Amino acid sequence: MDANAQQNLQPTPPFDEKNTQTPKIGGGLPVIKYWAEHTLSPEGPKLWKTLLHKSACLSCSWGTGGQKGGFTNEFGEKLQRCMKSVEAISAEIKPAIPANIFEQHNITELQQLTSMECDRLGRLSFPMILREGKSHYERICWEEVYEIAEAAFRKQPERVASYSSGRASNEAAYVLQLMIRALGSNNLADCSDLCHAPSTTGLQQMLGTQTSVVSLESLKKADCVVLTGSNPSYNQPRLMNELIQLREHGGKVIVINPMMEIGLVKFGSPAYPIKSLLPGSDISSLYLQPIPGSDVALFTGIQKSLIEQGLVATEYLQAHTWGWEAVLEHALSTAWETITAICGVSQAEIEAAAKIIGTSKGVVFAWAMGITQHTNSVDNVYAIANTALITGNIGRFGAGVMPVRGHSNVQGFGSMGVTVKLKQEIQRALETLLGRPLSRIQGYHTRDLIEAADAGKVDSLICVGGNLYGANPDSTQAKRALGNIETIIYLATKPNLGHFSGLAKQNTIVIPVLNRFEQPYKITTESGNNFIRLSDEGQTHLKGDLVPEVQFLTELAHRLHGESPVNWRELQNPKYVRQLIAQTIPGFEKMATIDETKEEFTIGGRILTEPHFPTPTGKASMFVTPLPDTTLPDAKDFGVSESTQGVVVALMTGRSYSQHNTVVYKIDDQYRGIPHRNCILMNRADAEGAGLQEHQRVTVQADAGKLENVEVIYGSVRQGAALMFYPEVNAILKARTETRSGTPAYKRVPAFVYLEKTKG
Ligand SMILES: Nc1nc2c(c(=O)[nH]1)N[C@H]1C(S)=C(S)[C@@H](COP(=O)(O)OP(=O)(O)OC[C@H]3O[C@@H](n4cnc5c(=O)[nH]c(N)nc54)[C@H](O)[C@@H]3O)O[C@H]1N2
Ligand SMILES: Nc1nc2c(c(=O)[nH]1)N[C@H]1C(S)=C(S)[C@@H](COP(=O)(O)OP(=O)(O)OC[C@H]3O[C@@H](n4cnc5c(=O)[nH]c(N)nc54)[C@H](O)[C@@H]3O)O[C@H]1N2
Ligand code: SF4
Ligand SMILES: [Mo]
Repeated sequence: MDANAQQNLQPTPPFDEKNTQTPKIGGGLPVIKYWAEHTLSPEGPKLWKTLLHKSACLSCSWGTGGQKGGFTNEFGEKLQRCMKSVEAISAEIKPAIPANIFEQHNITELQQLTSMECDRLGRLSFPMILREGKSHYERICWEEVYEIAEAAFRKQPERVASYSSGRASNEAAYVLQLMIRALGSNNLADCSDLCHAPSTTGLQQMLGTQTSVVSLESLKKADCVVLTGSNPSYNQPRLMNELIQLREHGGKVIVINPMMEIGLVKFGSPAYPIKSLLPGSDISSLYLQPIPGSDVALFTGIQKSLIEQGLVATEYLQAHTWGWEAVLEHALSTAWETITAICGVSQAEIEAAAKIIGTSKGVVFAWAMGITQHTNSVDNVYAIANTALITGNIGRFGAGVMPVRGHSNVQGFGSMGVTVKLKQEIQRALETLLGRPLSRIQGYHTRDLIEAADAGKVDSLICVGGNLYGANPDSTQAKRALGNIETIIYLATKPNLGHFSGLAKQNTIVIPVLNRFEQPYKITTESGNNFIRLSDEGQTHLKGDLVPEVQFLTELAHRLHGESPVNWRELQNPKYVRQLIAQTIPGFEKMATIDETKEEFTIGGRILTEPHFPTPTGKASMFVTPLPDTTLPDAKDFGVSESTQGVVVALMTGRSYSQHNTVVYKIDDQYRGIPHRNCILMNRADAEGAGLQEHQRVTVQADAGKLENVEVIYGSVRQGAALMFYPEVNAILKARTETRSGTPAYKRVPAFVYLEKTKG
């Protein structure tokens, strides 16, 4: 057994033993404390009103709420609303930002604000503009907004673009893409390019579908879940309820994650106040801690062991798949020493995982950013889906592949055609609607958009939500690239780093929009489980000058396109957009009548309960996955003097407990024992091996720069790996992008952690 594998024996303590400060279970009492603090505070009544409003939860893609009521899931189960949902609502019901803030503070001052300070300014409530050469954002009237926007989007089609983030509705997404495509542009960058694009790409090639093939109902029938590179105890807390129930019914949960997340070991769920909340429920049956970026090797090992243990579903492979022989051959011919050396997990542990997978009745393979944010992320997806197919686990009720999506409506944006890889059937339907062919020029995904802007090839950009500046790697490049664009229009509910640092060359306009529960019309969203929710009309507490996204987009489209090919102004009522969606997007036929029936539904054709795949041959394709190289550069490659005391690590960048993507709600991360944002979570042995100590201040150097005065915190991350938080860390890492999906490798950033020599 190699050295990497040896230090990873089961059971590993779920926390640093010497650290007595951090909670010993995920969830638990702090969640109740948070609920109590917020729902009993002065904002309590407004919070409750929103929680009980019939609208889909704002926060994550697991999805809850809608017509069944705020606390009920699609299965009819109650108490299915988590604290993250309260966190998101609480941010949205804040008062408006006082108008004089922007008169009193110039842009240089606003650029000094942290993410949390930006968000805490309050809600945006009037349109404003920062003009070229001016130092302050100023209020602007709607007529001038539309004049500038119209002129900006009358440029050459290849030089205009949009970026979006999955919080807005399906209807806004549909109108956005129709407007941009009607201009002759395919530049529809989206946050999913930074997120699950590898899942979409990989699953399309293998299975002919792009999303989870598992419904909530189907998940409930599984007796094993393999959770790889996903931390639902932070990011989709309600998924934890499913894992708790599965364990109680005798099922198994295999967690694969370089970081031992306390909530994936034991989680106290408020949905089960007596049996779970205080004692915590067991989550992982087996916890494997691979080297970041090595999951292909680990899954190849699992496949090898399945073959060796005689647990391959050969008849299924023969009947329903292509390419299986080469995949099995690749696994068989790869030596165990190679596998364990690359992934740092022992053969015995891999064999234990294979045995559980191969002997379970129905396995659901779930994953998130730990799989998709790598230079070989599509291979990661292939490797997982190959393993699922080898064991006959796709195309059956109670089994399948389930990417755990991000934003609450990110999947809906893709379904509505906000993508640079438009499905052919949607393309044809849109061409019929527009009465002419769509442009055949390949559109910019998010990374291409930044590169194109950096090269001066973009004139105008509209951002429907999100924080393009903060979400991208290499903040210096992102700022420079956006600064080359003449006009940027941001549609947003709250100010963020991007509105102050992602400035256009001539005009930066910020449009205040209503959020999901404030819309004057009904709107729909799609969860990661392919469930369409209908949100009722609502009201805003704000007195200002806010617009629904659909209204702004249809008005702009009207000015650009007149009445062609549709009456855009009529579409201001999303009810009419739903007719177009039903007409042009396969699987969405029920949208045509949802206003009358109020029937929320699972999208047709998405859940695979038979091993018949939506591919031309009806079979799934399997692909051989090359093994990744997980060696790290030497200290000297970082351009630091050779005598410098330090250690090279594979830095994973991601979310703290209290943030939503680039928006930070609280500076600490209590479950990981991290007191503030400028910390690096390290393995004790790595730090001490390099002569460092906990709480010492170090410099972290990656390929785009360094962060100084970073506090070392010890935690249960495997040796050789470390963890830091985005968006701050994006200042120091460059875009190493996966070529097939365009997604940046945020989860394996080679970094040097060292003590800066004292000057003098
Ligand atoms: N509260 C809250 N909810 C959210 C979000 C939020 O910011 N806050 N964001 C939303 C969005 S857009 C998304 S995409 C999701 C993100 O949800 P997640 O994907 O769960 O979030 P991350 O923190 O990016 O990373 C998940 C895990 O990947 C592990 N990991 C890192 N590298 C590797 C690796 O190489 N291999 C393996 N196996 N694991 C690895 C990390 O240790 C971490 O536990 O959550 C959504 N929901
Ligand atoms: N280093 C590193 N970088 C990463 C990641 C990582 O793990 N590590 N993760 C990546 C991932 S998975 C993602 S998805 C991206 C996230 O990238 P984005 O989606 O671009 O960023 P968010 O921070 O989610 O955007 C938050 C902003 O959206 C706006 N907003 C909120 N609600 C609404 C609404 O209803 N309508 C409108 N119009 N605006 C609204 C608010 O202004 C808020 O400030 O970041 C990526 N970047
Ligand atoms: S799990 Fe996600 S969708 Fe469900 S209540 Fe929590 S944040 Fe909302
Ligand atoms: Mo995401």
